[in-house]
Amino acid sequence: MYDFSADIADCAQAVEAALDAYLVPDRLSGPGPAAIRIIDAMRHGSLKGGKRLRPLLVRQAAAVFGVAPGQALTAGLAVEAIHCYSLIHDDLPAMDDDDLRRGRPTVHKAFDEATAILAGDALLTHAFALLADPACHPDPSVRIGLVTELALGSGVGGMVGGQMRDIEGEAGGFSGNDIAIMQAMKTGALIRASVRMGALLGKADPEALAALTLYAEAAGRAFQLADDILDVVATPEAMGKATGKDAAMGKQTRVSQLGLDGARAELDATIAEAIAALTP
Ligand code: GRG
Repeated sequence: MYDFSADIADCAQAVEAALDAYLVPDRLSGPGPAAIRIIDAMRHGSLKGGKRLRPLLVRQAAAVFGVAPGQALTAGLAVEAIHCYSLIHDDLPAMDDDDLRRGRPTVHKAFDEATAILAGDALLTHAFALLADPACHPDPSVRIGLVTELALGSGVGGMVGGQMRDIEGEAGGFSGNDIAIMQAMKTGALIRASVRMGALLGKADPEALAALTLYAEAAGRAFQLADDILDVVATPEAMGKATGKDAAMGKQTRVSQLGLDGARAELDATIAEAIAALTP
């Protein structure tokens, strides 16, 4: 029988090993030698932790089209590098000002703010070098598709734009729809890009790509709902980071709008929607 837990563990182990091998001076140097302090900070912000959900989505979506896990790994690493950069920057004093991430000091606490900014910048930059490398996929047109997908998902119309909307929304006046749009961009866009990148690796036809996109959008909403619920009900120890911050900062979420029971009901419905989208 198919063992999903084993697949999750196998993917996380593969991502950890590949990031560990990639984030070294030899692989990152350019016209000059790579700056060791930044590499140390990149490693701190990306190794030993995280569920590696986005690489798993790349890999599982690619598997639908018969792509072997190892052939989806480099694209998964690129998404994970973007994700880790976003967490490093999100934790900075100018953003969420967090001291803990994945149960360890945030990068600006373990190093300093300037190094954390640069480590995030470097993870962002090298994500695209990973995708441009022929090791990612032998077909250049697939690699260009992956670069475009990840750039759009993480850019102004995706994750970065969602973060901007989130910051603007802290001033108040967000409607339910504003929150949905913000969350779809801030969190959902990278999840959507992960699934679509897996489909692109498998040269999915437009119909399959559309079905997987609907799945990914619902899965992204479910992920954010679960995160909002956990922010209220989970302990900092269980989460490896501060909890209850959204409410303390006056942030509006679906939990503050619907209450816990309402958010849980919406989560169940959203998971069902994601599964239904996979029917084709
Ligand atoms: C700073 C450009 C910039 C963007 C930040 C994604 C994001 C935008 C900020 C992260 C803050 C946050 C709590 C977002 C909600 C989504 C979320 C729960 C992210 C954490 O993702 P997980 O649970 O983390 O996959 P792990 O640690 O497992 O990798």
